[in-house]
Parts: sequence; C-alpha cells; structure tokens
Amino acid sequence: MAEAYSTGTILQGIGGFYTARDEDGREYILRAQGKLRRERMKPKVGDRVELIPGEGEEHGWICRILPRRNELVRPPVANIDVIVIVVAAATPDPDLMMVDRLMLNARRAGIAVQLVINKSDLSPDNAGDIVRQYRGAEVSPLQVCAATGAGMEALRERLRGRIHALAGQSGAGKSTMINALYGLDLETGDLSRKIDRGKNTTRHCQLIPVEGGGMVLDTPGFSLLESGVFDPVELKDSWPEFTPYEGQCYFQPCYHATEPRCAVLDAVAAGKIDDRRHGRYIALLDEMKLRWRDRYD
Ligand SMILES: Nc1nc2c(ncn2[C@@H]2O[C@H](COP(=O)(O)OP(=O)(O)OP(=O)(O)O)[C@@H](O)[C@H]2O)c(=O)[nH]1
Ligand SMILES: [Mg+2]
Ligand SMILES: [Zn+2]
Repeated sequence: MAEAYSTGTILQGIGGFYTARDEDGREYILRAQGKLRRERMKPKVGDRVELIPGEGEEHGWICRILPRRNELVRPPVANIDVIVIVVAAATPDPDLMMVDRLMLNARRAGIAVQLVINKSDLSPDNAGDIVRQYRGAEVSPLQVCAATGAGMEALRERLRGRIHALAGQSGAGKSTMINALYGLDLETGDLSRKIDRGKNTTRHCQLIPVEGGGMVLDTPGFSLLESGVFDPVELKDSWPEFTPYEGQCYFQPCYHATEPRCAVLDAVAAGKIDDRRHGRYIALLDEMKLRWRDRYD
C-alpha cells in the first residue's frame, strides 16, 4: 500500500466515515486508523489530519490528528477561527444575555467573535443601540440586513479565508445570512414552518468550503451555550471593556461587582463602560458563583 501522506481538513463525519479535503480541493473518504480509536482520539469536524488516500473505490485512512488550536464539545468541532454571533435588531426581540453568554463561551474556548446585528431594517434604533453597547468588547459589531444584502459585502470580507460558525437565537437570520453570503440554499423560515417539518430537520454538522478559501460551519441548533464550571473570579477576563482598568481597584482581585473604590464601577458610572453590559456581567457572575459553590454536588 502506498504510504503517501496528505494533509486535509475534516468536513464531516457520519457513522465512522469522514470526508476530508486537501489544499487543492481534493476530497477523500476516510476511516480512523485503529491506533487513533485505541487512543480514543475521535476526529472532529475542522480537524487537520494526516491521511493515506484510498485506492480506487477503497476508503483511505486518517493516521494522525494534528494539534488543535481550539475545540468545542457540543457541537464537536475543532479549529474554528471566528464565531459569528447573530442577533436580530427586532423579531425576535434581541436577547443580549444570550449574546453575552455566547461571547463568554467563545472567548473561553479561545475563538474570536464577530458580532452581527441583523434585521437592521426592522429597527435601526435598536441596531444602533446594540452597536453602542458592545463598543470596547472587541467584537467589531456590524449592522446588516441579510434579507436585502445590505452590509453583506463587508461581512464577507471580514470572514474571507477563515473557518467560521454562526450562532444566535432561532430566527435571528443565520441561515438567511449564510445564503446571502455564499449563494447557498439552506432552509430558512419561521418557527411554525420548522415545527411542521418535524424530525426531518436533523442534519449533521458539516463544514462548507466557500469562495476565498474559508469554510462555514452549517449545523442545526448551534447553541454554544454550555460553559464549563470555573472560578468566578476568572469571569471578568472575558470582558475586554474591563481590561484598561485591571489592577487599579482597591481590592485585589476584584470582581468589579460591589467592591468599594472599584475602577471598573467608576468607569461604568462615568459612562465609559455600558451599564447594561456590566449589568449582564453581574447576572452571569452571580450564576457562576452559585455553580462554583455547588460544583461537587
Ligand atoms: N426583515 C428581515 N427579515 C429577515 C432578515 N434576515 C432574515 N429574515 C427573516 O427571518 C426569518 C428567520 O430567518 P432564518 O435565517 O431562518 O433564521 P435562523 O437564525 O437560521 O433560525 P434557526 O435556524 O431557527 O436558528 C426568516 O423568515 C427570514 O426571511 C432581515 O435582514 N430582515
Ligand atoms: Mg437556520
Ligand atoms: Zn474592580
């Protein structure tokens, strides 16, 4: 057997068979070699792997999984460059608590965030307000309208050549956006239509190569809402707005919650940090403190 190794990216895996794609766009059907299975190294969508192509109709083999830059458990994907958090300016009402949770979990996984405010046609005021709330959050907020295509060119440029996944509330317009960006034909619609379709909507998560060398992750119900339990004092590290004030509080470490002479609270009072964004931080902090306290239950 030819031991000609190639390197590829896993696009999808179904029933132990993986599809990988190499730099030149060649696709391979592969199975994981026994030694990977024995080491319980399960390839994930997004994994870079060394592979031996199959001959003729034969499938090939995944020999090695290259080190991951990051990985998520649910969905099981690796090496995502950007998580695009999509929030609608209206319909559904924007759930910014969910947005902040998604941001937190992306950050903790070591993945960059691009915030996109969709349906800006329905409420330009809300859209502008959301942009203001995330100033300083290092998410480069972008207002778009996936329905008309407004802002899509700018978004496409930011995502060019990168592996990205879209996350956000149901109905925010993620599928509409992917279709508008790349001329695809993913299913969109309102909730009632989706319920009508019943169980047929379950699909596997897969990476779709798009123009410019990037790939978009298509996965039904990509929630990214689970975060591990961690020491709540680390929570503030995921709020880039606080960074300029770190080390200036009277207490060290400081939760930036109720402490006296807190530089972050002063910045909130002075309007330098958005008070609603800080308020959601406090809500998440309280939640994390409870979970941390109960972690051995
Ligand atoms: N007015 C307006 N409607 C939009 C816009 N983008 C999407 N929609 C509509 O919003 C509805 C939901 O869009 P989808 O793309 O299915 O939403 P989704 O985020 O993929 O929803 P899930 O798959 O359930 O998570 C559809 O009826 C779209 O036509 C927009 O920019 N403006
Ligand atoms: Mg969708
Ligand atoms: Zn503080």
